[in-house]
Amino acid sequence: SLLDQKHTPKNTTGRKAFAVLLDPDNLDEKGCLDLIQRCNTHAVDYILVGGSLVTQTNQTALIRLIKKNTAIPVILFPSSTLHIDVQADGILFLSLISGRNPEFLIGQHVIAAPLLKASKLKVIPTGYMLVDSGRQTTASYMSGTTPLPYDKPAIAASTALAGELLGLQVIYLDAGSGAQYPITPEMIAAVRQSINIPLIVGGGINNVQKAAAALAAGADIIVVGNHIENDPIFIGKIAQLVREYNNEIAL
Ligand code: 1GP
Repeated sequence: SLLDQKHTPKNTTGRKAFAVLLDPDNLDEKGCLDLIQRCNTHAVDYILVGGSLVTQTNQTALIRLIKKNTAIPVILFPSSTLHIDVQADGILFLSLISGRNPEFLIGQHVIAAPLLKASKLKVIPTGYMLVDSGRQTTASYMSGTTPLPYDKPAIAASTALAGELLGLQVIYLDAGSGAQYPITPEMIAAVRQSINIPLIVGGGINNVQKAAAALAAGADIIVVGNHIENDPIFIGKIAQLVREYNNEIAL
């Protein structure tokens, strides 16, 4: 589990997981409640909360609503220290290792560290890698970083390996929300082979085929955000895909 401290190499060949990303900017209470209920029905593994640019002031209320209506772990996916919320269960403590902007490699972390230590949040040290997806994403613009070229799996593999060797416990390969193209299976496979820690993959997964390709290439956890906002039924479809995948592994 992401909330379990013992990330061993074994985790990576084990069970696949499905995380739903809820972006406070794109959700009202009613829409959020509907999505939470679907997450419950389909036993989604994690609910991530965050976005690259939060313009609304509803994140606190939204997390309160989520926590009230589900037992699924709620994990913050913050774009800055402003989005730390102690109501959540955990936080992806993201170091943007695809970029060369010290603010997102270590700067925000120094500001956040005392707050995190004083909180009960489970801190998950995460190597966050933005990958070019055909058009500039909010995440790449807001972070002032150049994303990894989508067709350079070797750079991605070395970057992820450096992250692991630095002690990061999870790698998150992200094409960015609403990405035109998801991360290629070639890149996912190259990263998977280079590391022993769990691999999260997200960005632009808007059909079952893309999700299946990411899982087959070696993603341990797939994240879907954008598409479920327009098509909530998609939660059930991806949950079923992940379940089938896990049943096969168990056989
Ligand atoms: C974005 O990986 C997440 O940071 C999810 O992307 O919104 O495109 O599903 P989507």
